[in-house]
Amino acid sequence: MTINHQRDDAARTTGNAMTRRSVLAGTAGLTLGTLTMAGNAQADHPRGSPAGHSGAHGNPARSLSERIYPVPQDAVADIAHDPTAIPGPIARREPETVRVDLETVELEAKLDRQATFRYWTFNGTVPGPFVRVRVGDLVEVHLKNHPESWHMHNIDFHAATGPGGGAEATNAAPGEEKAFRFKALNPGLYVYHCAVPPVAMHIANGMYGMILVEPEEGLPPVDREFYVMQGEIYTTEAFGTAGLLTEDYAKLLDERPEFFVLNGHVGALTEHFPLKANVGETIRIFFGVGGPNFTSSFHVIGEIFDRVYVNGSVTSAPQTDVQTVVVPAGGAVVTEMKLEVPGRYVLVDHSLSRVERGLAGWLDVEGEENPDIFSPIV
Ligand SMILES: [Cu+2]
Repeated sequence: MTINHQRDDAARTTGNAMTRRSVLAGTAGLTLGTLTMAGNAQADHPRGSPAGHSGAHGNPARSLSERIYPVPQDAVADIAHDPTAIPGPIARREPETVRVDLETVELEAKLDRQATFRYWTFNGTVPGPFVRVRVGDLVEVHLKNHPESWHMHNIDFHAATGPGGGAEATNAAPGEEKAFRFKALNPGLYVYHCAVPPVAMHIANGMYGMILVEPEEGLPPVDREFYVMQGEIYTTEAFGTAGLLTEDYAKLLDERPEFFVLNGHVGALTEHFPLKANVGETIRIFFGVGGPNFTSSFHVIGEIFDRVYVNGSVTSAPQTDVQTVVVPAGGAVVTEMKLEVPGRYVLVDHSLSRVERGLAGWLDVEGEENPDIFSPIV
């Protein structure tokens, strides 16, 4: 069995893929292709690169006026990972070898309405692709570092048992490809991330994702599953500044981020990819913290988690009826809830100052009103 996310994504956007590639091929800077695909490209790869790549950071200093006037966001690449773009439950009941193809890509992309940032990514999205295997599977990881990268990258799978989780085995300079395999011994939801020093910087710039190792019997069926990850971004410029923002190593060491985000950028899970579901459905959220530094108090405003697999442990009995769950940096949680009342619910870190620095996600629930459970008194 092969998990080839590039191929999956290409298939998902077959109708536009050729057009987009032709546009990319003939464009030196940020691409019209990215503009037209931004809304539905999902985990499309590699977001405006390599063509968008070279143009985007050709002059890192940029002109002063680009810091004063808003950048034209429509023409900017977007690294947000669609929370619904994840592989479905594994039906087979025998272990297999699963191939996972990853490419590390650095690209300038939208950070919020008026700013961009040079992200470092797995497969052009933040978080990187959601990998799904079954306990006992042999996971064969192929990591390719894009030739236009400026930095070395690798990958550390928390689901792997072995030195560095694969980090040393996958140290790849720009243009190199490395591989290793590990046996998925422990079921659960695990974070993966780049572990090239300074590790915190590689993570802060976007290099994290998750792998689900399903238990032998799988997880209980639900109507919808979502993939959400929290991270911090450290820029020299203050939150709200326009233009191409600069990563700030001193603030990173002091743990003073300017931005907190879900799925990569401000607005990724609100205006861009709101979670959508219907009354009567049970949903599951795979939630993780890339960090690199901040623990999340994960909460959904207006809802209660019916079941919480604390710390991503799917072999322990879930906690029931939980308002807020603590998720450490480099940790994860699986939450489930049944939706009874229509409306907009909001995913937050209940350290709510972080909402003012960009962190929020919408869960829009459609369906019949349920006045027995909730109704305004007029
Ligand atoms: Cu890296």
